[in-house]
Amino acid sequence: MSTEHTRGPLSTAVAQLCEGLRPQVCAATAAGLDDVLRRLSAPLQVAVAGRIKSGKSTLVNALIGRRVAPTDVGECTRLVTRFRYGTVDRVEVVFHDGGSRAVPFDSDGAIPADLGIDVDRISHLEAYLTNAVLRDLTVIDTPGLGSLDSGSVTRTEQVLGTDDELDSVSRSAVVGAEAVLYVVTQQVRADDRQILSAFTSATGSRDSGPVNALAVLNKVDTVEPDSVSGAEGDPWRAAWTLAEGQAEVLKPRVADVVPVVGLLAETAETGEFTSADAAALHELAGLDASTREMLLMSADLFTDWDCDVPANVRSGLLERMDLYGIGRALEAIDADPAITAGRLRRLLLDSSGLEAVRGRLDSLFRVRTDGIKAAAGLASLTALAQSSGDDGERSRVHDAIEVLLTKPEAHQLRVLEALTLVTSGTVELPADLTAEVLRVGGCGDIPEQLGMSGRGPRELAEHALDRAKWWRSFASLGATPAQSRIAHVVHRAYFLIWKCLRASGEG
Ligand SMILES: Nc1nc2c(ncn2[C@@H]2O[C@H](COP(=O)(O)OP(=O)(O)O)[C@@H](O)[C@H]2O)c(=O)[nH]1
Ligand SMILES: [Mg+2]
Repeated sequence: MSTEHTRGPLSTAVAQLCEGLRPQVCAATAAGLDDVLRRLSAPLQVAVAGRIKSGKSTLVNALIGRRVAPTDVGECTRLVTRFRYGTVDRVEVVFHDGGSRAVPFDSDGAIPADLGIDVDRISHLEAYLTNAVLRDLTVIDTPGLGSLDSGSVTRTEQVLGTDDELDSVSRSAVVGAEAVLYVVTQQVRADDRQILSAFTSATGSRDSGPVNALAVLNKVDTVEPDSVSGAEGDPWRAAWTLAEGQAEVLKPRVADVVPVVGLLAETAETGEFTSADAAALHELAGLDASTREMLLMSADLFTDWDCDVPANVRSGLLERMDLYGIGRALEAIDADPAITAGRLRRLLLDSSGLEAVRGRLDSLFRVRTDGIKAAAGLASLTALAQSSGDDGERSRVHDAIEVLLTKPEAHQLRVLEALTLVTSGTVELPADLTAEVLRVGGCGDIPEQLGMSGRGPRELAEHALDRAKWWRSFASLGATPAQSRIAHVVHRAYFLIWKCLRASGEG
């Protein structure tokens, strides 16, 4: 039933390592190795995390392209749900005792908000969907941190790996996030940063960093543009300014903060926007100017003010688009009274900022899936070795990892490891060197990696060679052993860049 995923070269190397170790370890460790192997051939697992009501489930629906995760209220919003690819749509409740039970979707094709099962017995939900997006991305919806009930917090911490007391059964069953999409709203609180620093992936104690964490600033439509200087009344300008400020707070724990209107994205992408909605919007657009103005003043006035469009139709629109989306649609109808429902839906999608989020997910996670999965696999192996009571076994696993990491093919893995060590503060470097490590290990093109966009190839090559030399001498002179390990990786990264530039110069 599970979809076998093609492993990239790094994941393959880690898988081979697991297979090689398997006959040499005890049964418990072998079971752990099998778990790592299974995960290496599964799609990348991304957890959507953040405070309760920040719009996580809404965004999950938008990304999957189906309104399947319950939003707002209901007990299922308090559970962890893993959405993965399957050939038949189905949902399973998984219990703490390992048992499971299929539950039907509700009449709208969503997971029912209430299951009629004692929530305390439930470990999590597994939803298998035929949606193509899930072929190479497994999405985990979490109840949220900062919620009032401690059960939700515990369940979320289990996915994020912040709960050290987690028993191994639920660790292997639920936990499995290799990357995180962190949802924040206008106010980033001090403990958001703490929560992020506590994020460790699945099985091991891998910190989040620019390699495997991205943040979105959700509910851009509710940002008060006047509260942000320089925004000139434009919510998107305000949002980008806020997002930049939040990036300062959250970096380097996340690669980026991207603004989005999750609600509009969900409505546009899940077929929730119907031709009846379009017709109602056309009708609203045709109202006299003063009524229109009154309606758009506030959500209450929009539904309660007396006008020809029925109140229940208006509240439906409000629920799916909020005032901002309605305002944008009315403007579009003013500009082109013949605009079709399809074009209005497209406009909502464009106004939601979802494409930018998808683009960042692609450029950060998708292109690096192999490295992220392999690094998570290695972290799991390290954790397995640490939990083994057998010293001999522990050193066999560690030695095997060391051998793998010294192979030239594993360079990219070491880069990812270095980025994580530096951003988590495990290895301290002066700020300018930290910034350099992040840049050269980042996923930009070569000029970006060198911090020299727009320069010619000769200048780039010279710079790469200079820095390669500098890092090599840093590695053997002033550095601590831990710094030296990073420095060797950075040296090699520059050396490979230089080789690449030279080859293209000759070619
Ligand atoms: N105005 C507005 N409301 C949103 C947006 N995203 C989500 N919401 C609403 O926020 C509420 C909580 O959303 P939900 O996805 O359940 O949050 P979760 O608890 O983080 O999963 C719901 O009523 C959503 O409709 C948005 O971008 N704009
Ligand atoms: Mg939710």
